[in-house]
Amino acid sequence: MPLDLSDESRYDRARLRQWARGRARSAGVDRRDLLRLFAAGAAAGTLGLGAAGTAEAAGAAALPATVKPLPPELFTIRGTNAETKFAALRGTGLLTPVDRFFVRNHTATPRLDKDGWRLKVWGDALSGGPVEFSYDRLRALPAVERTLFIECAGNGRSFYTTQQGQTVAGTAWTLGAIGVARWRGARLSDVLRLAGVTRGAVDVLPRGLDDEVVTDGVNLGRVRRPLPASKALDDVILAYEMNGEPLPADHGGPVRVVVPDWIGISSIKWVGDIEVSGQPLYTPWNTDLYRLFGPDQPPQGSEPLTRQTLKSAFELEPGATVPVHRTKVLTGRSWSGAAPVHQVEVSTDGGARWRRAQLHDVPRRGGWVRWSVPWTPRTPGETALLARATDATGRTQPETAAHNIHGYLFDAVVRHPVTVV
Ligand SMILES: Nc1nc2c(c(=O)[nH]1)N[C@H]1C(S)=C(S)[C@@H](COP(=O)(O)O)O[C@H]1N2
Ligand SMILES: [Mo]
Repeated sequence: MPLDLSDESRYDRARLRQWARGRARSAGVDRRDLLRLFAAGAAAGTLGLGAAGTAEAAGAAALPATVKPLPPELFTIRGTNAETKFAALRGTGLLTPVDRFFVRNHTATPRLDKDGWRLKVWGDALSGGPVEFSYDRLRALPAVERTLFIECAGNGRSFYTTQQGQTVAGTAWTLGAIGVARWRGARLSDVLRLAGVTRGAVDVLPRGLDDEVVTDGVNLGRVRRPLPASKALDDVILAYEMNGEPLPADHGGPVRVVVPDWIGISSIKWVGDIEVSGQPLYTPWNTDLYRLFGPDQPPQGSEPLTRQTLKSAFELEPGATVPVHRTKVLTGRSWSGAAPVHQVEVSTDGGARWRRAQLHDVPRRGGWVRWSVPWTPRTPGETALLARATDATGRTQPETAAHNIHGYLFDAVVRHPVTVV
């Protein structure tokens, strides 16, 4: 009986079961290598692809290899990645300017020429052979434009340690591994249909043209993570413009995938080919990475992560000094992968009392809302500012986030330290 893979969670459970039974094909990585990584990780109390194998853990060897400059007033460098400083967003509009949009590179930004670029769509769930798209052919298709965030699954990871005292592996992001841009491109569904996608399609696997990722001596191949066909045929964009300009190299130019609401790894940059498969596909990025592992999770880990969670951030330096008896307008942003954020509350006394912030944007799916609240501090000393968002599903940011060893999906209210002087 064919599986009904139209529902995301049912699809993921089915895929996990097949993976466990060894029935699914591993796309490009020797399954024995992955199992070896699993085994090594289990022994070490973490997975083989944790901090030990990543560039940031290697320290000096990791330099961000980007094309755009990364000035210290706009970015914090973390290994091969650059985190946006939220304070640098104060006074900017709804869209994150490219000069301060975070960069998450597994290796380095490749320099690709749009005229030589091709997208090859291939696989056993197409009615015919591979179909190639040039940049011009893609641009000639009907265009869609949407304002959407891209946010790393590990955004906020460092707060598992600093607020919750827990050990997690991976880049120690604070809250700046997110940006919101206006993306323009072709619909992935149009491209798949032109390529002859059949009803038997189960997984769609876009792959980047950046270098292969080597970790702990294992070559994981190029960055790639399968999308369920149902999502790929729904609202995914093949973007060639960001904020009205040709897509910059660091953000995947000439063409990247943009997957609304889902964790950043789904949005493959520098896409070069897309496999359309009639059976579930497995890569490191949907097996031992980007799933939840930990004491509160099933032994084989959670389902592969899809939607982003709920977060809020102040547009203020951590540890900022604020003059006593003077009114300061606190500003920030809140977002959710589940539904528009329609309420934000702020506490200026460490969480004892809460006030509603004023929202400055109409809450919309896939984006964020800017907000503000005036504050006149009355007593000098150290305090913590807190912001908590509620989205249209009724979910409010909790006090504690559910621990997982990779530190994904941190959603708890963050305590932002300030000193009143
Ligand atoms: N080809 C490729 N795509 C990629 C990555 C990468 O390293 N290579 N990083 C992913 C991750 S983990 C994230 S969070 C986003 C970051 O997008 P940005 O660098 O444009 O902010 O891109 C995703 N797409
Ligand atoms: Mo990410």
